[in-house]
Amino acid sequence: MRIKRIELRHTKMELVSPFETSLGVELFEEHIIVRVDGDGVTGWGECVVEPTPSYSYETLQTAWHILKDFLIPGILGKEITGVGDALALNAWVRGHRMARAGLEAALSDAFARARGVSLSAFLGGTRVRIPVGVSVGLQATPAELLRVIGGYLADGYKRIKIKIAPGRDIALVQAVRKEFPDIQLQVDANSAFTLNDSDMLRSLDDYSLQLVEQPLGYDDIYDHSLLQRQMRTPICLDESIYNLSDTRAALALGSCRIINIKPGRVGGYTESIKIHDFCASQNVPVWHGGMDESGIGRAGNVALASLSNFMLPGDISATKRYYREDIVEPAFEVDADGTMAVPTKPGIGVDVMMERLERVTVRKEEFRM
Ligand code: OSB
Ligand code: MG
Repeated sequence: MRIKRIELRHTKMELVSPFETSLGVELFEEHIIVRVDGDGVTGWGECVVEPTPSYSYETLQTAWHILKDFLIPGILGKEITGVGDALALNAWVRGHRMARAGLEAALSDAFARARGVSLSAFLGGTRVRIPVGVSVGLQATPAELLRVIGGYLADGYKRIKIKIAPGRDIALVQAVRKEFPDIQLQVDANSAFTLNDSDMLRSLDDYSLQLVEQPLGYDDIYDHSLLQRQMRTPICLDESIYNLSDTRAALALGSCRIINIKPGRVGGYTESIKIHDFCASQNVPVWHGGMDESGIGRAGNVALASLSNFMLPGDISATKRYYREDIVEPAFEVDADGTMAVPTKPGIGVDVMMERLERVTVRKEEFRM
């Protein structure tokens, strides 16, 4: 396939409710939507960068620059036989994994469509439904948190993740456990603590949590190994896992017992599958994280999470948990049994609504061969 045209769009979509984590509060999601056009086929991908370098060092501006000046020129007009060719052409670019992942996602959609297979099948997925959970932001009061969680449980979610932050930690977990003694519950600190908080973190062991996500430094592997030795609850790493090599180091050191895979964070589907397969070989479960994607990114997440070792429910929630109106149809929905259907049509398996995409686009640039 010859890639004839690539388009980048900076999109801005309003969340149905503010999303607060230890990193701050978000009212909107701003990402980059990547469109590639090859021989009679179009592919869509979402680059999950944010405007600020808070979760990741990458930003909208750095990803735009890396895509425009290096990754897109690397493949535009070239004859490529598969996603692997595109990755090889750009393999010299170091880092900037979210930028890479957005382009790989669009190319994967294009090649899957060209072959007439779903993205799930294209990536090696085997399941037709996946278990999903919901990531609940920090709320104004514990009572409000309980009310919000109750609503999600009524929607069908079987696993709840709550965000914690210094001073808004153990008391929240206590309150949630008291009200909902039996739910699958996990917490995510987004790197807000240090080993000085070991006492509080150890006390999480009393609440039968499925896991504690990224309690310590965003780029740390070693301190997590010290903490995991002191805790029974499995630690799950998110921010500090960028690739297979980090995964191997973290598992060898005992820094975590579970890995959160986000294709954006690790540089795309190919690296995600390497991590997935390695963890499977070590009997380590993985689960699919989320970056509050639009339906384009969400469709890709659902496809990847259909691989067999995504054992725990993903942060892949129904469209209505994020956006009043998405840029794809049909909307993603969660069933009463806490699962979501994997699209079966070719490629990402959902249709991009061009008029809605146009409305949420704040900047657009196109590149032609
Ligand atoms: O740490 O998992 C995280 C969203 C943006 C950045 C980081 C994280 C998150 C979430 C939301 O927790 C997951 C989702 O539902 O998409
Ligand atoms: Mg996380």
